[in-house]
Amino acid sequence: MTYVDAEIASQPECWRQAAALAAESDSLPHRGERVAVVGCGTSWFMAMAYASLRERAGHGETDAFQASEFPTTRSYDRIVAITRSGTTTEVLDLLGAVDTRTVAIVGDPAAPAAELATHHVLMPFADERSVVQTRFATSALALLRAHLGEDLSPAAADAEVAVRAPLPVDPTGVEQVTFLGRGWTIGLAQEAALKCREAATFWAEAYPAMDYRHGPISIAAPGRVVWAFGEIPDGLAEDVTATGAAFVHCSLGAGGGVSSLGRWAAGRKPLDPMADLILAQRFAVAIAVARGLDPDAPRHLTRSVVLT
Ligand code: F1P
Repeated sequence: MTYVDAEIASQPECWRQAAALAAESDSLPHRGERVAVVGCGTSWFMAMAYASLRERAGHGETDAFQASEFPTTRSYDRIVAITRSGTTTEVLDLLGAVDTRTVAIVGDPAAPAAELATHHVLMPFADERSVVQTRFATSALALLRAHLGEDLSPAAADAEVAVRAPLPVDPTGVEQVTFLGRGWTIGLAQEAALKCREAATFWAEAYPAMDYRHGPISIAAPGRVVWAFGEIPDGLAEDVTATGAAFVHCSLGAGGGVSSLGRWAAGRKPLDPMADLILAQRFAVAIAVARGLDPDAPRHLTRSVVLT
């Protein structure tokens, strides 16, 4: 078993711990504040998801930026930095450069990000051995969802299913995958595609679902997959199916497992999109294994990008 397998499997419990931590944290954004959320790679995609959720929940304007692209011309009440390692150069540079109140959500409590930020939330229980991030990212988002007032118990229950359920697609028979999302699940779709690229050097793309028909659908073909998170636009399943590509949209099946029907059939219970991301993480690892790669040690990657 690889580290990433064990880390993926531990997500339900990590999300519960993260949700409990949210209740004790006063350093996360307060209602009404103008907030920027920053990160790099996976952490940036979690920032995108949280920004969309927070603004939609009516907690205040929330923007997400790749840490190196933070617009210093804008003013925010608080900057949230998500970083598993706490050593990523662009994140540290930003934390050191701004006067704003900052909160770093960090996996490694001894890392410099926790010291540089004015506040921190430490999540060592979700830190990871694998270079490829899985549970820290989703646990950081679980923390932030819980802090917005969401009950994470149903998501954790869905995660229990997702860590065990058969994969919705046979990883050995697929040439390419495009992940789609809407609102907060756009960040999850980006993260799912990044997992495939990182863990398995597998060709994967991601788009907002409504934008997919504005060009990217040209990639769809037999032997390729379009995997949508969350709600899907009307007619999209039919448009994808007409290309010959497989359309995947997971829901909870009648027997308590996952159903990967091309659309949510009447009466089927939606799967929490973070649990759907677990299926995509497992899919990426399965492709890596099928290709004879070590998903814990992806090529050209290190645990964090530290620039000299
Ligand atoms: C961010 C990150 C990872 C990526 C790679 C390099 O790390 O970009 O998302 O998978 O390992 O680092 P961090 O700032 O969250 O530690």
